[in-house]
Amino acid sequence: MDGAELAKIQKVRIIRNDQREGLMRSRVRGSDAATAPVLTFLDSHCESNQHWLEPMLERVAEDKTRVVCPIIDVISMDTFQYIGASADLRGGFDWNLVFRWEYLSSDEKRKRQKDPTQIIKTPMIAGGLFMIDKSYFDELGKYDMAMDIWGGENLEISFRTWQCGGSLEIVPCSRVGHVFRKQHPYTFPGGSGNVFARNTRRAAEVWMDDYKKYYYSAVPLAKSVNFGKQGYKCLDTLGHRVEGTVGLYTCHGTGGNQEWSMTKDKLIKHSELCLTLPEPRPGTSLVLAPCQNSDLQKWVRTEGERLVMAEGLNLCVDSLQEKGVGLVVEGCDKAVLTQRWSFIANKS
Ligand SMILES: [Mn+2]
Repeated sequence: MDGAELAKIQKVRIIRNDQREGLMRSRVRGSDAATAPVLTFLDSHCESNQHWLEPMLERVAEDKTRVVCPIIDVISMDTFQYIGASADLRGGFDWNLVFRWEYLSSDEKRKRQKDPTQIIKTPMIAGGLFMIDKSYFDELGKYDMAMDIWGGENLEISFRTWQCGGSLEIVPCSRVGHVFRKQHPYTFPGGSGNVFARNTRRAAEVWMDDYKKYYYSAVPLAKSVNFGKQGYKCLDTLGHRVEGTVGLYTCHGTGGNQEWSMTKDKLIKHSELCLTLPEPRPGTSLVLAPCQNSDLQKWVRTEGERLVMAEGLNLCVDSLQEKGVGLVVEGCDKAVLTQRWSFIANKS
């Protein structure tokens, strides 16, 4: 396995997802596991040039709100030949919100001729290669975790950065080669067009305010792409009663089997029944039982309120085996995506 080979390299640690998560959730997982103060994201099909790291590190060390990229040189997909790219480009987009390179103005080019080491301010990053201060990445809220596979996330992180007071720049003294491919060597569940449109629509809805109308007029089909909470699943009794397990079902927002409340006594209640842990052991399925205020019915939210932990036990609600045995508890680990929960306030 490639991963096993890579793991032999000093300082390399391989983290493998249990299921396909896509670029955004995978990078966030890597980021959460990282211990260094600065994160560098590189696509797998990159080859860094000499002294590529230092010029970017300097910019971030001076000001942690800078999100910086190298100049992305081209590695030929056919011959692996390394071809230097122009330094007179920056990132941009059309109203269809597809990333594109754009030429610097002649004014900016003149300035760069005097000093070719000058950084290039850019409104957008290509997304595959960049460096960001880890605490700043956390502060910004990382990526949109509900985006799938790939696409649109570079636009989203760019909007996020400069609308939250940061800046984006290309550091011309840093060069990294990247294999630009003609097509994706993998499939997109739901079709690449739909995934891209959904991700992009999420970015537009969050960051563009009134300007999103230009996107919708450039891409009218985007209006019919499902971009919201319907992708999420909610805690559901699945119609089970006392001693029955609980599982997940597409969120419908109309209460019923998905109506739960967390009480001051730390109970998670559905009507008169409580979410109950029959035994304090990992792998145990949760069941519905009459509320008795027992210790195995008490839950606390932890790790930024994302985990739901059995009080006093290092056991958290986990949905990984939901399809087989319903929700279970497992050893708490905030990096495990199937242990992450959000509480959505009831509309009524
Ligand atoms: Mn790439």
